[in-house]
Amino acid sequence: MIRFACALFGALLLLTSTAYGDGLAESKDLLPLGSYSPNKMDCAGGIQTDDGSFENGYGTTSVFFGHIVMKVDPGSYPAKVDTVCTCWQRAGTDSSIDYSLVFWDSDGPGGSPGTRLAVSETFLATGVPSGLSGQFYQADVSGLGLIVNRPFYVGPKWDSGDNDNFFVCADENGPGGQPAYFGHGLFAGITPPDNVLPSVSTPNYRALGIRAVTSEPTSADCIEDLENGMVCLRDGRFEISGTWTDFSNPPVTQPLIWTPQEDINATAGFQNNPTGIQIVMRAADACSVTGTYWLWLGGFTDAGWDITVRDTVTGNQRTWTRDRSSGNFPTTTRDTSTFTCN
Ligand SMILES: [Ca+2]
Ligand SMILES: [Ca+2]
Repeated sequence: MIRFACALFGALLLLTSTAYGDGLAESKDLLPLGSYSPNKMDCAGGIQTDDGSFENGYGTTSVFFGHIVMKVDPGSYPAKVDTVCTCWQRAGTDSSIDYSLVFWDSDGPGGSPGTRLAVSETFLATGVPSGLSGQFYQADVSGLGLIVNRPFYVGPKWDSGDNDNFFVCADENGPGGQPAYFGHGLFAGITPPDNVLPSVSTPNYRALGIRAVTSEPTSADCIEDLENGMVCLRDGRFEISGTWTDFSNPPVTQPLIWTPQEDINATAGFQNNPTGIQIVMRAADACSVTGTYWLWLGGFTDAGWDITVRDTVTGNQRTWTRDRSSGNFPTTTRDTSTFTCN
């Protein structure tokens, strides 16, 4: 007998006129639907927590959004996330669902979802079968350039008002071992999902039908290490590494400490003021204007610096250096030619 824990998230009262959306997840949702391969590509051989059979499905009655994630542990690090497979079921007549995948760091309270790492483009799953067995849908997310140094959470965010009666496959008798969290309503996928599974309505949760394939990053990938001078911008396309040279005698050179502000710019501070804004880098998309990315560099310090920007796609790179004893204040510079779009 088909049994869905379909009231998992429950109905939700509408939040009042608070603006929602942070400009990141929502703008990506507006991109064209991504490539999709529903032909039984189920990430088998990747990281799998389920036992291969599903005894239930979890969904939401929210008229806004649903979001459900499971923790994924690649085992060795750093790990680049290449592919995510999601098992969908349905109970209604609508058989196609569009969704994005949201990735969270496991840096929330007690190892729960904390910092949002990335949001994929929107994928469309068609021909979702009715019933509990469900079907996996494979999504190529390698373009996100997501490289992790510890376990992360991933799962779909979907418009549950538009897509009624869809469920993520749930394994309720396998070995399990990884926690899952869900969120629902206007902020699902924007704020960390904070309702842990198993819950009162899902007491038999063992695993979700969410699998991932990861790989070892290559030397071409940008591997972020914010405290040691390395930051990745634009989904890992631009690697920015840098040092600063202080005022002591003899001078001491140390890595910059980066703070990404959004995916297109980052500020750098020094060891004595890590979150201060001494240097700003910005990678602006001017592909439709000049066929290049514009790399901006601004400085608010008398210290010296040595900053290299590398395009991990084209291999183009450029280094900016500043002599600490130049006697001139930094001038904001913009490179409009080095970093070609293709
Ligand atoms: Ca099972
Ligand atoms: Ca639909």
